[in-house]
Amino acid sequence: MTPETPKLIPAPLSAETAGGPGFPLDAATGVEAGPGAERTARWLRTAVGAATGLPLDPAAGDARRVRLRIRPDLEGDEAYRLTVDAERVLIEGGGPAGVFYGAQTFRQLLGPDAFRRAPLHAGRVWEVPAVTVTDAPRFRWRGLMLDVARHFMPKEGVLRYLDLMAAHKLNVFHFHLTDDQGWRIEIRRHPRLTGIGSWRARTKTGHRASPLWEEKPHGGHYTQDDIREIVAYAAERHITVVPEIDVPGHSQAAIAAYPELGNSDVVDTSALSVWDTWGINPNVLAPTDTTLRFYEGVLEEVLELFPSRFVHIGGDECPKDQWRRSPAAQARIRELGLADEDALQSWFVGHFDAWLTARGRRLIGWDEILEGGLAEGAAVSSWRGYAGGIAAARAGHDVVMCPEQQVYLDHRQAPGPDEPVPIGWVRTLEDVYRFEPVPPELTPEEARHVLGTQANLWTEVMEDQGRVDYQAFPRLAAFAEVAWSALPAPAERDFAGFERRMTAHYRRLDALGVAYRPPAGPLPWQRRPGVLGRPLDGPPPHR
Ligand code: TNX
Repeated sequence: MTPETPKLIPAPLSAETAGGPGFPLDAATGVEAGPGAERTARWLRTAVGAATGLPLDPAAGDARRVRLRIRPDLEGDEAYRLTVDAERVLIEGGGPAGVFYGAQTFRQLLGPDAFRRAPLHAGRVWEVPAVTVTDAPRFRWRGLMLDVARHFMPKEGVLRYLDLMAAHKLNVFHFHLTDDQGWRIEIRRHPRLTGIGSWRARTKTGHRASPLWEEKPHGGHYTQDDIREIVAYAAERHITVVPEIDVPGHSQAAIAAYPELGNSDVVDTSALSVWDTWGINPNVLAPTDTTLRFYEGVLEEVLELFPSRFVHIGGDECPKDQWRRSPAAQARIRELGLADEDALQSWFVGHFDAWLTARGRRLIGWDEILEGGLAEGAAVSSWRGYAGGIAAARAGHDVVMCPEQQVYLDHRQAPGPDEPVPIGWVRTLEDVYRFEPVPPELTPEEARHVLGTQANLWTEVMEDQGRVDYQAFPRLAAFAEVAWSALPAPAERDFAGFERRMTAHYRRLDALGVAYRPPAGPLPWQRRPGVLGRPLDGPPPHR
């Protein structure tokens, strides 16, 4: 009988099961790292050590050891080879990241209980099946965006999401830190951003037909120490944190804190408070020197905290109405010799592109930054379908593909009336699995500008971690496979095979305590009388 192929997610390039006895992991097993692999050894001792209760001591197990090695001849820094037989486990990576991904696969081979935070019972026997896995990612940007502005996620929750990302071999955490409904990062030189901007008095919770407000303040922010901890925790897991400071739209929380940032010649900005509802907000930043200097100050502190090459400046959904009506904005357009308000936004983005470039960083923004002309070094997050990404790649700009039609995980997962999310568009697990980040329109040369892809978690409809889990999973597992694995064209993808492997993955998610949407049977709130899903609604009111 041929041994069963391990049910790995995301699928590796190849996994060959040899048959015969596997590798026993016990109190005598050592974990030993060669140069450059120490971080992963630490992670293994922490994560697998906690789940198994085994010491995984570097000095133990003279013969039977888990050995971690860098092998520069492997194809790329993130590539790895994992070899298991009765005598040894050898995890080799092209670079430190590859060793880490090999260790992640090793944990999957150990079985679902290896994902627990503490051993289920003492003295159990662990065995890793004999196998050789060879693997490397398809894309170098395998991202997840988390919106902590609409609903704040405490630091511990963010660290937990970094662990969940690492378990799925994702490597870019796009941290959406500011929006109309909240400013979430401490900026020392502008303390009111969090002092005022991180709290709102109430939150819209109802659906379109019968809006309701929860009359309870909502807020929270990360101190700079919190941010440092998050960035370091991510780095230990080979995840880059890309911060987003959204300008010139989605800025009402900042304007509520500092009214001089808004278009005070057309609206009484001193009367604005942090926004308590959803959609596209008309109160955008004034295109003044005051605003530029203020945000340069913000970004100076952001650059100190985030080593990421890319810094996201938002740029999405900036209505131009106030700029059209504002004498000051119009004077600025004339003074700069610009054609119109779109060109004014381009000028605004261009300013920060040059500012970031001069500091050795690169600007990335949502695809609206294409309107009115794309700044020279800018990269684009293509969210309104593929069009923005195609245009940007053709113009020689780098692109991250994240079209809302496929990878917006805030959209509902099924059409049924019991789905908890009012958003009318349905993006099923299979839709996500069949998402192709590189559109066929691009030539191979242009396609090289597609850095990769990310899934976006906007949190208007996710008020706590349970809801975030429910929206993220299981779709994030399908997304991880799209981002990592060498899948064929969408129509040829073996979704049934993916679902079969998911049977093992659901057990891992159970062990991790993830409140995923169950693949069958009642939804969590249908099991608890009195807690119902929300009624079906159309698309969000702003589109
Ligand atoms: C559009 S995607 C937005 C977000 C919303 C999201 C809801 C993007 C750049 N802007 O502000 O949260 O839709 O799906």
